[in-house]
Amino acid sequence: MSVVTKSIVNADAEARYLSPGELDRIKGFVSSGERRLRIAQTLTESRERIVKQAGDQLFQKRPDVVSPGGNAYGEQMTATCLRDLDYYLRLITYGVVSGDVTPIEEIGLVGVKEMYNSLGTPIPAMAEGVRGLKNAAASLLSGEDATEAGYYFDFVIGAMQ
Ligand SMILES: CCC1=C(C)/C(=C/C2=NC(=C\c3[nH]c(/C=C4\NC(=O)[C@H](C)[C@H]4CC)c(C)c3CCC(=O)O)/C(CCC(=O)O)=C2C)NC1=O
Repeated sequence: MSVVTKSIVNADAEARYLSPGELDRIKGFVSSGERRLRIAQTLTESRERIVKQAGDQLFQKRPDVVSPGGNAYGEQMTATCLRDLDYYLRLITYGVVSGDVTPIEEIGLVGVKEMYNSLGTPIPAMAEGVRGLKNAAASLLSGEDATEAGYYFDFVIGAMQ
């Protein structure tokens, strides 16, 4: 939920107007809107390139995952692996737009460790892949935008520790 929706739900639960603090936080959300939308636009337009770079970087650092016996070995598994990276990049754009990590958490992180463990997918390598997404994204963004976006990438990486 964005800070707008959240504030309204909280205020209405007490049948009150938005508080000065809530209005202030909404003001911050609105004034950072242009930057957040610009970041989401860049990530969306460059998604293929970002995912490819992240995959290349991951398979260079962790050749074991695409070697025989590796979880992403074989054309189809490698494609599924890259698809997962694309999923996380997409969820990160949701986070950036809403200024909130909740959509990332709810859609992509709840129960994710158990899921990857049951699939035999190495979680540290998954985190490395998301780090690759972050690096590839940063190379397309200004320093300030990269810092803002970095927060959402780090949230995903942190959940995979
Ligand atoms: C949007 C929320 C969402 C997520 C996150 C998601 C992840 C997800 N990744 C899966 C598989 C997979 N995920 C990977 C990923 C990797 N293997 C590696 O070694 C690498 C480290 C890594 C790529 C970076 C692979 C290879 C599979 C297939 C595993 C298998 O079928 O044995 C599966 C099992 C079903 C399927 O194959 O589609 C799910 C549900 N699905 C979702 O709906």
